[in-house]
Amino acid sequence: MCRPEKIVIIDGSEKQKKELEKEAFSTGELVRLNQERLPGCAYHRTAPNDVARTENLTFICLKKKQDAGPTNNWLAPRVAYKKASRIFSGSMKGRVMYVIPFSMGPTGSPFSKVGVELTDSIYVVLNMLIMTRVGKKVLEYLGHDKPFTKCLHSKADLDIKRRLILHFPEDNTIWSVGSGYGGNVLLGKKCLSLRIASFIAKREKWLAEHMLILGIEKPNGRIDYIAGAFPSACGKTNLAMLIPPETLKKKGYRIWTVGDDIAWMRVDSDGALWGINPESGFFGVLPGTNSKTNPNAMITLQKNAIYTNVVLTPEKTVWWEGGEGPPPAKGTDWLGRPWRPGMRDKDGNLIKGAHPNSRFTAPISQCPSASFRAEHHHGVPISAIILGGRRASLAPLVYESFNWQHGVYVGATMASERTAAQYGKQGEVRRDPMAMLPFCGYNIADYFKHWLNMGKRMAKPPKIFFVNWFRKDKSGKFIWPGFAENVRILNWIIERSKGNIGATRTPLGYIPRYEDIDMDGLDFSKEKWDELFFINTDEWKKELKEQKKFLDKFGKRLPKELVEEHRAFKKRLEKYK
Ligand code: GTP
Ligand code: SPV
Ligand code: MN
Repeated sequence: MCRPEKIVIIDGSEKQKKELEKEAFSTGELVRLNQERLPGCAYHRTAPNDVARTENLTFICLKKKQDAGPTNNWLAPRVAYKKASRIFSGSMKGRVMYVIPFSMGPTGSPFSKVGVELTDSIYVVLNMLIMTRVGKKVLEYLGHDKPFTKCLHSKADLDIKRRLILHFPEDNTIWSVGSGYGGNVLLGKKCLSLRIASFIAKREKWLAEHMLILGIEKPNGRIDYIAGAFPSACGKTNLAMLIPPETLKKKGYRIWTVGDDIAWMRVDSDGALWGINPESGFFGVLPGTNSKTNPNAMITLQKNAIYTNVVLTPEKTVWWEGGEGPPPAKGTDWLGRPWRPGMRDKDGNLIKGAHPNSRFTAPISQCPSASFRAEHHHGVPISAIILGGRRASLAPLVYESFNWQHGVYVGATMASERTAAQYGKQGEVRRDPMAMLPFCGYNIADYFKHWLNMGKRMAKPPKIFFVNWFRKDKSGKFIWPGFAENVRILNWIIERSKGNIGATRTPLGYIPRYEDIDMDGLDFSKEKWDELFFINTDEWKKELKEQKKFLDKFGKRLPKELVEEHRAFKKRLEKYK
């Protein structure tokens, strides 16, 4: 169908990788960066209309429309295949088709899933080499009879009108055409590890989630693991790589990074929830990343990294807004235009040099906080689950749900302000259940049911918490300093999970007492703390109505447990003064 001129199988070798880089440097697909300052690094610009996931062009193609549910775009498989075939037809003429055998999760682990991606993009190949385990070992494991996800990608002509990201869960197949950007084309990531995997996970009774996994080490050396779901560009990478503030670091607190975007979790023979990160690299947001906000990320991306859609300097280094040090005197912006700091467009707005969703790709193994268990076939035991989002008002810094069922309600109704990670109006509040709205490969009401059932399968399910680092004061400033300081809250979450400390009961759930948080080294007053936890009952009553409106979309398919939870929440709010 694609009619490539040549087919090359990716074997995962360093030699082949070097050849592909050379080829991409010669055509301009990639720019070789300053090898003294950024060894092994390359630079890439996507097409101007191709800078974030295009959710409106992403489809779940199950046979029955109801099975995709009201929050997914749907096309009948037959129609979808036909529509895309027309675009794929001859799309690789004169190009090379690369065949990438890859494993999500350590190759051969009972947890892992294999995919094979066909693509006409060297950028995709080089990213996949970082993000997944690629090559001969995977082919050997696959043998002749094991199942794998069939992934087809072509840039075609990068025309947004001829762009489709199609998922066929019933066929274990993904077709992506007309894009060259991250989540649209690195098919092991959102497409396989979330949309297809969530469908498989329901059948096989496990969880595929848009979650980070981190370990928090206490002064006594014990490490507990937390999984956390925040919508895109809401702080997973930053939290996963956190370095505790000096005072806590001295006491012996430490964070270990298992993953920053995706978690696969299953109930083990001990009745506990265990998780792995199926990826082997980070595809992280750059703007705002510097050695103050995320020093571990800054070290991780110094070598063997791919930079996408940032400023290229004359010395062949890179820069982005909120990055390290002052901007270069001049450079080339993410659109490939000459750029100087302070430049304004015709409406007087500052022109950004880097796209707000510009990203780096780098191996997890280069991260100083990489967990020594990242390659462990068994994963890590999950002690707590946190859910979060961006809410400028309303949601407190943290609260603990009353039990698993209530936690699932909190997850099902959570909302966040839209970020640059997806097309659409920025800042608008949208429901994003479990941060999975764009990633659930089937009817999300059935996914809620699956979560409820998973709780019943565990002898001792992890406690579920909600966090909001983004509450603002009247002048529009974040109240909580966030970033490294968040470890103080993680610590409370672990203490609560172990049943070691008390808390204050509110209609939302349990909230921490000021005196239970280790504030050593942080000047944060009780007044500000109370502002962070103020529950505006009028606003929450409005929120309750919005939640109901959202849940009503699912009609009969909505699990009755969530209707119960809604009623109970309403009652608690009415009684609260
Ligand atoms: P995806 O890769 O899109 O799934 O996103 P992510 O959840 O990994 O987001 P990331 O960690 O890259 O954070 C994105 C933005 O949130 C950056 O601009 C950060 O500066 C900002 N951010 C992260 N943590 C905090 C925090 O604790 N407080 C505040 N105010 N901002 C934060
Ligand atoms: C996200 O948008 O949640 C990402 C980036 O992690 S992408 O892989 O492009 O979807
Ligand atoms: Mn993500």
